[in-house]
Amino acid sequence: MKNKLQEIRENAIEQIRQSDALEKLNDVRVSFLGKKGELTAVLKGMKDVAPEDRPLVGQMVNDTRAFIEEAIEETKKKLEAKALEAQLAAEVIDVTLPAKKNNVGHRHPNTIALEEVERIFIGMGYEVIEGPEIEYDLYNFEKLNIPANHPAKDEQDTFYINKDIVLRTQTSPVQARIMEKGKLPIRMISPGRVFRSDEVDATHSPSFHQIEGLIIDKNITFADLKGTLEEFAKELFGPETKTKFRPHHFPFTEPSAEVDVSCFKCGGKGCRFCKGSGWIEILGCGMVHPHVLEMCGIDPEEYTGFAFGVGLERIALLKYEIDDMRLLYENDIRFLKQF
Ligand code: 2NL
Repeated sequence: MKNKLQEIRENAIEQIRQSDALEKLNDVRVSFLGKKGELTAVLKGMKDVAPEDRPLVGQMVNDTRAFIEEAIEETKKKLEAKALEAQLAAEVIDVTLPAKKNNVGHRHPNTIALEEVERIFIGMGYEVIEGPEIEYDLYNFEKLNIPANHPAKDEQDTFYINKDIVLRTQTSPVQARIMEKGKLPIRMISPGRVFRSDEVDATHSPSFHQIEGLIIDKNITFADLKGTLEEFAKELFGPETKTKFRPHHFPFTEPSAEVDVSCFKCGGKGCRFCKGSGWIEILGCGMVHPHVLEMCGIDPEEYTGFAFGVGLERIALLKYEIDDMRLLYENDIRFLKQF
């Protein structure tokens, strides 16, 4: 019996030693210590052992079992450590790989130009006020002194929702509404989307953006208008910028003017950018027509004011030297990221 146990112990040690994987080690455990294992078979044979020898033999079997269990446990720990090491080696992280690119958006050139214009006028004490894109004919045309037979009201130029409601063709209706509220003085700009029934080309779009400005107070003169817009031009295009006011006509202002700035590319000498003239047209303006003031409930004997309108796309195209307006509507990120 003693020899048999010794033999089992040696066999077990040999097989444990040869186990190079956890599954094999488990097979070894089952074949020696399992229900049908070799050592269990020895225990089952105890009935044939003489009663007086049983305690000693029992003790020997238990010792063998403990010995084998300990050997298995020790090897199991070694194999587990090896398996972990192999797993860590296989899953190694390459810290030199380039990181996943975080693609953030970019401000649209219109937005950059708008924020610049807003910054300039806020600095001069103006409020930024927005209003509806769908307007009554009354605010878009009537109160701005654009009569029923005016060509701007033609269906060729204006999108009509019905005979009284239009997609606004300018942002002046926002200002007409503010004048009508009656809180004076007024110092505001109203940026926003406007609509005109135009064919798309490099300089036209049926939907574009305008920034209008309005100031109403006592004793506002054309000198205030000139000074304000000269300062605006200098801030927007640089301190060397000169301005030229050319007489013009708008139904809602009297007198009216168009404003040119000296070409910021050539300084006024004349180049491809200003088409050789040295000047670039940037906005329209004028003293608010007394009739407009009256229709909006303001006494033109007591108050005067000036107003102006500038195309946002026009500013963006000029400032960033973009030669086709359609690029501003495509929203190609490769284009947008350049500004
Ligand atoms: C242009 C011309 C202009 C105005 C807009 C205005 C608004 C009110 C009263 C009087 Cl409420 N005038 N706005 C005045 C002159 C010119 O825009 O060529 N814009 C691109």
